[in-house]
Amino acid sequence: MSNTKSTTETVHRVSFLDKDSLSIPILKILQADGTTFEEAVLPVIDQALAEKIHDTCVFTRVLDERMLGAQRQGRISFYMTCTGEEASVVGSVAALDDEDVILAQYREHAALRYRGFTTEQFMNQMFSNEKDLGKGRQMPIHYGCSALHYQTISSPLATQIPQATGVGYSLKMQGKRNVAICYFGEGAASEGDFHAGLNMAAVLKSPTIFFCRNNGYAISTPTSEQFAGNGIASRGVGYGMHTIRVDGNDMLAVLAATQQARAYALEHNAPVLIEAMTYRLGAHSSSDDPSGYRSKEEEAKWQQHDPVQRFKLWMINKGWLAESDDSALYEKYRQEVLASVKVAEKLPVVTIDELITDVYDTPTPRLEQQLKNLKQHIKKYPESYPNSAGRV
Ligand SMILES: Cc1ncc(C[n+]2csc(CCOP(=O)(O)OP(=O)(O)O)c2C)c(N)n1
Ligand SMILES: [Mg+2]
Repeated sequence: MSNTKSTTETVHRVSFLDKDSLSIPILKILQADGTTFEEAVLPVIDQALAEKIHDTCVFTRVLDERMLGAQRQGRISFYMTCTGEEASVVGSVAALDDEDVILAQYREHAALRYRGFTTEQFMNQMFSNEKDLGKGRQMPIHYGCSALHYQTISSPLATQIPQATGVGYSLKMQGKRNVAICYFGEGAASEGDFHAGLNMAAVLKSPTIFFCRNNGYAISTPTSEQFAGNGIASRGVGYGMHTIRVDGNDMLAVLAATQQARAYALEHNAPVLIEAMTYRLGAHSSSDDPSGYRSKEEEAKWQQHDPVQRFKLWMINKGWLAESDDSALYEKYRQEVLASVKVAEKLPVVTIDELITDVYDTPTPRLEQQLKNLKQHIKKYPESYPNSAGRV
């Protein structure tokens, strides 16, 4: 037994363990009607924090609705919504310090908004215009913002997981009182990077919160075809990590779990895994149609568990929100998003000369040559490059 750290009971008959040997409870604080469970221990929250959380959720709903519409109108090329998962994302980011580093997957723009990313900044990224912080080098919704400690999204799944282990470790080495948080889907947890990242974090004691949004699907693949074990939480325990499963549509449960996860990570210089059970209410992306792989009844069932509505009812119960405040807020953001789209889509795109800056300190001769070839190509076929032809 020298390769196990825990004490192991000895038995004398064959006895196997299975996925249910480990019983994992789910933390729930808020009920569907906006009241809390009698015995529930609430997170630390005051009216100002509740209002900021609610404001972020409303903005995200509006942004998602309008920008999916903008994609359908051909104004942007691609979009992904957070709809249905707002409590998982906002409840967790609200438990953090503003200098904790966020490594997101792609469906967590609500966390960026919570940190202060402006409507204009969202639009500049989605329209890849000259004001985009990423200089138009990424698909829409692949945000990044160093000022807000939000690392740039990368499309290949799970690359952020071992990176987050390293970020948490470096924060520890620098003696900072900060953690890293790594968001990922349950589908991404099938990648090798997940296993390497979590094992390294546990062994090297990296203060990183691994936050899994278990939303039921990886595009069209349901969780039942993704893994056979007891969700993602069982794996955290397997790696020797502090682990919790929460109702991901319960803002107060997510907030409470993440507040305590952060405190634990800092106190013990150790990682924590949170598995938030939620549901992707929308399509995977603007390129997907879920009617081919799931039923309207299933979607309707989950509509009943709307996390934004549940938290709103709690605020109304507390006397912190009036129904009319809510509708005015939706209207304010609809106008703001619409006005911002109109400005951002008219700004020029980034010039092609910017393409090879920031790769090396000074561009290499090979890159210079490639840029020259590209410019010649665009000049030769201007009709294929309507946005760039006049700018080379
Ligand atoms: C390495 C890699 N494989 C496949 C894909 C294609 N892909 C993009 S998103 C996705 C599903 C991911 O599901 P999950 O991690 O559960 O996140 P969710 O979209 O549900 O939020 C897949 C397979 C990819 N981007 N990268
Ligand atoms: Mg998923």
